[in-house]
Amino acid sequence: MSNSNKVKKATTTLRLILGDQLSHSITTLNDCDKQHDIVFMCEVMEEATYVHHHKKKIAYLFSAMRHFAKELQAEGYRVIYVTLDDPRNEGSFRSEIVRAITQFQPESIVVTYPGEHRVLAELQSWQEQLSIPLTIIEDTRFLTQPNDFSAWAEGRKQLRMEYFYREVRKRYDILMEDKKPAGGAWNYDSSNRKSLPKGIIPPEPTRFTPDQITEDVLCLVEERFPDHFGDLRPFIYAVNREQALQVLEDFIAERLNDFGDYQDAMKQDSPWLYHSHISFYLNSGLLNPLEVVQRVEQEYHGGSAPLESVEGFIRQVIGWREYVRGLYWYKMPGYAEANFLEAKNDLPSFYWTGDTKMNCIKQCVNDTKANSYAHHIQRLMVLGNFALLMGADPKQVNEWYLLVYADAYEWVEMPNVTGMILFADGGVMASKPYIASGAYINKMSNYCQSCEYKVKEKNGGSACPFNYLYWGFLQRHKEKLLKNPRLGMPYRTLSKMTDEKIALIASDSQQFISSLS
Ligand code: FAD
Ligand code: DLZ
Ligand code: SF4
Repeated sequence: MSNSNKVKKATTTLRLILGDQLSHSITTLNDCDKQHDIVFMCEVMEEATYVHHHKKKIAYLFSAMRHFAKELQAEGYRVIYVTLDDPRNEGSFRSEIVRAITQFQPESIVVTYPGEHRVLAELQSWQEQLSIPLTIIEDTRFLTQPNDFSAWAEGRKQLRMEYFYREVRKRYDILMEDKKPAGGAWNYDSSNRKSLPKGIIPPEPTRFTPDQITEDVLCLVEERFPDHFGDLRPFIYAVNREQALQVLEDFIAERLNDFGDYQDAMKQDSPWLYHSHISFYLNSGLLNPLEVVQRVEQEYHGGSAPLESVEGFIRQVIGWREYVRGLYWYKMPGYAEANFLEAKNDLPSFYWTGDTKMNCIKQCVNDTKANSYAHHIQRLMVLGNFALLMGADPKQVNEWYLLVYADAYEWVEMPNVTGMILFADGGVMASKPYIASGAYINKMSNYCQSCEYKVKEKNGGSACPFNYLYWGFLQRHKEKLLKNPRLGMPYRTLSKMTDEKIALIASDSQQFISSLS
């Protein structure tokens, strides 16, 4: 037989899909030969334990992964899915890939860029060590790519989210009218800072009853991760795209109108308020950010939602979310080491137990424990504010945030912690540290009403610790922060305090911080 008549042997590509890449549009599936290629997914101990993720986070992700694999199978893909309890599972991405290469003899591997530098470094090491080529391709689910951010950032003194956000809005023509921002302003935040009036009862979150796949996963997590943080049940989250879209539609129908007004509000025993609760689904791939913002924008154009709410929400998704990802890849790996304020205190044990007299912290930790979720202001102005004021070590704080929230992957968690709450990057992300005394928490929540500490008292054993810690922080970091133009007012107030008052603040702060360890 002549060479030209030989039938060309079909090649097999192994298409690796990671747990936060559960999108049908994931680039890994581009040009997939459904007959010969293998879509490969694996549940591995290494990913579940490199930090000890919240039980609900593991359950959510494993269930969403299993549902996604089933959907792909139904669409005709050849899916190989390794469960955590498969006796052959050796527990890491690397071991499972090596096993799959031996078993299926693929000619190449394709994977989309991961969300963590740690995993990227691992994949890059395979490129040198594996016997077959591995290609890492762009993650097109975001509206911007890391090199868009570096091009924007290059040569700028300050990397303010607001300007990046405007570029994204223009590029995607979102909330634009005749090349100008809808309504004449880019940002309506000043009208978006209300506390929740008494008597208003926020809508309930969308709840789903676990199906058999989720029940199996819940039993697995109960058995294999009993000592991980958090409550496993009740489990109410969406685990597939159809359900995630339902969460989005419920948000639009029931909460979008009030999102702007109450996005900074907090309420005891009310963790969900008027937020969208879609971060789990956006970050694992069940929802796509562009589809979400276009759907929400429709509500403004249709006259059914106010511009303040729509713009406020869209800014979170195409502004903050894209910006933090760009910043993460721009600054890594050095960003993980940032500690501008040289903070080195241990994170107090009540971040795990909720066992503290400070009611605001107790509420936010308990919400986090129950739901693997807390809304932005709880994360920023209670838990984050306290970690900053007491000088908690950035590594410990990053680890805590990364493991407790079901939406946490390092690309989004780290800039929010290192940059936004801890000012550990020295002001790359935030123009000033986000610090506040008890007065802010009292204004934005009803936590202080049930607290053993007195929010109006400034010093002494029954005073709200946020009050003296706030001034103690400014005093301690005077050398590094005095010249910050946005801290001019508090530093002027501090300069008018008597030496006795400053000494009292310092001793209250020191005593309280020592009592935490
Ligand atoms: P909504 O309030 O309804 O906002 C809509 C969407 O906007 C969110 O789903 C999210 O995708 C996006 N968004 C809002 N704020 C931010 C932000 N600062 N950075 C990135 N995206 C944002 N968000 C995560 O997705 N993962 C994290 O690990 C994470 N860690 C955080 C840590 C700290 C210290 C702080 C202050 C914030 C963190 N955030 C994180 C941002 C924000 O708190 C969550 O996105 C939000 O609470 C998720 O709830 P939601 O979907 O109801 O959000
Ligand atoms: C978070 C997580 C967990 C708990 N388990 C797995 C897993 O078993 N398999 C998997 O593919 N991905 C998991 N993930 C998500 C990964 O940690 C995530 O894909 C990487 O951190 C890259 O962002
Ligand atoms: Fe928190 Fe202080 Fe209010 Fe207590 S008084 S809830 S510690 S802000």
